[in-house]
Order: sequence, then C-alpha cells, then structure tokens
Amino acid sequence: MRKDSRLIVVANRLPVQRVGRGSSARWERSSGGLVTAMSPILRRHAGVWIGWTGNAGRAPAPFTHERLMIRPIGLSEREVHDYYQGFCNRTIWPLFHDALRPPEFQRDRWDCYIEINRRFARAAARSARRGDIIWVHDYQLLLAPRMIRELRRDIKIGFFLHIPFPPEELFAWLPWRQAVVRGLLGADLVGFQTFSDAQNFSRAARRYAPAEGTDTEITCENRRIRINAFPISIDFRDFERRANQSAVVQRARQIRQRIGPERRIMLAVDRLDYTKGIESRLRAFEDLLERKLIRVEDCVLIQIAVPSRENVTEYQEMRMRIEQTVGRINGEFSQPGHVAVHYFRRSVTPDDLSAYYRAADVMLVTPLRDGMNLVAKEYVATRTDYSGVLVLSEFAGAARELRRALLVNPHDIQGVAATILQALRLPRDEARKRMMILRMIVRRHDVYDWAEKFLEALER
Ligand code: ADQ
Repeated sequence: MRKDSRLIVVANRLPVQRVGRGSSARWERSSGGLVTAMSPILRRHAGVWIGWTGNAGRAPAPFTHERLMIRPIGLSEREVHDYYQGFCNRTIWPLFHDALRPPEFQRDRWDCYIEINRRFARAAARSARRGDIIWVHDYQLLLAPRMIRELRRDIKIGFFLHIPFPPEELFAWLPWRQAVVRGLLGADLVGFQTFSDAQNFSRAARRYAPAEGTDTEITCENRRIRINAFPISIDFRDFERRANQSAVVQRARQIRQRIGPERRIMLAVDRLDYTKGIESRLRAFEDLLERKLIRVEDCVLIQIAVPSRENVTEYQEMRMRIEQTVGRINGEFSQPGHVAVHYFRRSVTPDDLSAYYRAADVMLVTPLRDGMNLVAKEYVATRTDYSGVLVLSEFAGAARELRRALLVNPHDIQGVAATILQALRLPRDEARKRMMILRMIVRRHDVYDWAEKFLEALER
C-alpha cells in the first residue's frame, strides 16, 4: 500500500464505544474479532473508520480517536430492528452458517438492508480521496461494494467476508440472491476465510450474475474481479508477549490453585452464539462423566461465554438451554470443592483471557460452523512453553490451517467425547510436537500477514 494513501474501513461497528455518562462520557476502544484484527494495520496507515455506534439514534459528529478518523453512522430504532437484528442476524447469519436456525425472509427487512447499505456506501464514497483504498467488511454490507462503485469509479474497493459463504444449494434459498452477488461484484477483490468459501462465491457469481471466469477471477460488465482465500489471524507476538507478563503468569497460577492444582483444566471461550457448539460440547463432557471415563476430582470444564445478540429470541432460548445443561451437570456430578463446570457469562479482560489460556491443559473449540475462529489461534499463541492440546472443529475455517490440532466433528457427541479423552491422555511429547507446528503456522500467518496479503492483492 502506498505510504500516503489512506485506508478507509467500512464495517458495521465502530472500533470504539461510548462509556460513562454526562461530562465524564468518553470513547474507548472496544473488543471483538474485527477490531482486534484491524487495529494493528491502522496503527501503520492513517485511516478512516466508518461504522455504527451500536446504539439507536442520530449519529454523533465525526471525530478523531488515537489518530484514527471516526465517522459514525446513525440507525433509528426501527432500522436496528429491521436491518441489524432482522436481516443481518436472522437472515444472513443463519443462512450463511449452514442454516443452523431457519433463516427468515422478509421483504421489509430486505428493503431496510438496502437503505442502510446505501447510507454506508455514501459515507465511504464521500470520505475517500484519490488514491485511498476502501476496505468493506462482512455480511452486514454485502451490497455496499457495488453502491460505492457506482459513486466512485476511480477507487480501489476490497471486500472481506468474515463468516462462511454458503454452498450453492443453501445460497439459492435467498430471494435476493442476484442482488447480493452483484453487490459483492462491485469490489475489485472479494476475500474469504477459506478457499471453499471463495469457490462457493465464484459459483454463485457465475450462476446469478452476467459473469464468467474461474474460481479466482471473474469478468462481469467489463470489469475484472478477483476472488481468493485470506485466512484471518491474530497479532501473534502480542499474545505471546502478554502470556509471559508476570501479572498474567501469576494470575494463571492463581486460577490453577483455586481450581485444584491436581485437576486438568479444559477451557472454552466463545460468544454466546448457536454456531459455536456450546451445547454439544457440554453434552460431550456430560457423557464422559456419566460413563465414568473422567471424574470431577481429576478435571474441570471452564466455559467463558460473552453475552451476544440478547434481543434475538433464538439467543435467549439457547442461553436458557445452556444454563439448564450447566445446572444439570453440576447438580449431578459436582462434589464439595469440586465443581464440574465453571460457567462465566461475561467478557473478560485481555490479561484474564490470557491467564485462562495459560492455565488450560486442553482448549475446546468446537463450533458447528465458523468462518475462522480466532480463539483457537489465540490459545496457540499463548502456549509459549509448547504445552497444551487444541481440540478443534472441522467446521471452523481455522481447521484448514491448524491441521495438527485434534480435529472433531462437533455433531458427533461421542466422537467429541472420545477426542477430549484423547486430548487428556495425549503423551507430552506428542502434544509438544503438535503445538510446535501449530505455533509455527500462526506465527508465520499473523494478522499483519493477512492484511498485507489482502492489500497487496487488491493493488495488483
Ligand atoms: P466471532 O464470531 O466473534 O467473529 P471469534 O473469531 O472467535 O468469533 O472471535 C471472538 C473474539 O472475541 C476473540 O478475539 C476472543 O478472544 C474474544 N472473546 C470471546 N469470548 C470472550 C470473553 N468472554 N471475554 C473477552 N473476549 C472474548 C467473526 C467470525 C469468526 C472470525 C472472526 C474474525 O464469526 O469466524 O474468526 O469474525 O474474522
């Protein structure tokens, strides 16, 4: 990327959130997948970030935060309901995650989706100077690339999808599939987490747009659009550094002490989402206890779950089921001083997260479907002493790279149980060999590498 060109990020959410009230109110950097992934790149290039504040109401005026220009987009109550909770989270999200919940198709929500995409597109087109690069992110903005293209023919536009792109048979369900494909084809480069996502999109493009070409290059309306996989990653060195800080080492030791130094710790960290496979993981753990293959005196499961999309009914129901299952397991199997499942429904600080990763002998990452899953990579980066075992779902994008993890099919509860047991019993040498390879992969392909490769491809 040219030194003087700016990076304009267009994403559903801003990288900052409003905290405090009245005169003490201020903007603070927020946590979450995309923010974590993008902030290192934005430290290197001057930039603008266009996004929604997360609250209904008028948009605050543009401002600068830690050298980054912030341009908030406003959404009314109705728009939050129809666009964000509606079309984004009840149509696209489930449809693009193997229809794990039935997607809802409602015309008025779709109309609202178009309107909001146009709002983002206009703001992006207005913010861009000659030579800048616009990078649009994720499923909330599938139409924006074409809308921006119509306003600015002179600008390079990249798009990256953080979630899977569904196979042809599923994508075909979408009543507005043509518009979605054409929306994405407005970009010069369309990036996905895995090559099969990229292939799924190329096929959809050839079927639903006047486009021809290969899996990685399409011509549509006299424009060339490139398509490829760019598996997202983390700031490996930052995780490594944090893991070795004395406060974190101390905290990890304290967690182990409190849990019981002789017990093996299994850890899971997720957003509370039905795609993450929390319920089946709990059932696999319960199955092992029931069959007396493990005992609470010897091991524990810590599930840290950050609340998510709490206004959507499916999420409320799932939360209830998870909490019932945790209650049932603990009611059945816990002993004085030995709780079977520690369930924390909250967000934890980066230091605490690192301490939990450090304390965990086995990390369970078992989503039913996941674009990538950064938790798996964060765990690997934190294991600076090469100990620890990663159990990873085949249906996480991360499984394409992290092949030396113990891979599982999360739909096969008994299979997951067997793999957990294998992880607990894995000889130290073998665990170490596996972790060395996993660490090498994530170290080499960190988030800087991800962004560089994407931006390089975009400029080609
Ligand atoms: P998410 O579905 O949010 O992201 P993930 O990749 O796992 O999933 O990222 C979650 C982030 O939140 C991680 O950095 C994790 O450390 C953090 N986190 C989770 N629980 C937490 C807790 N209790 N406290 C504090 N932090 C917590 C989407 C896609 C993924 C894709 C990312 C990035 O669904 O597949 O990997 O975008 O592209």
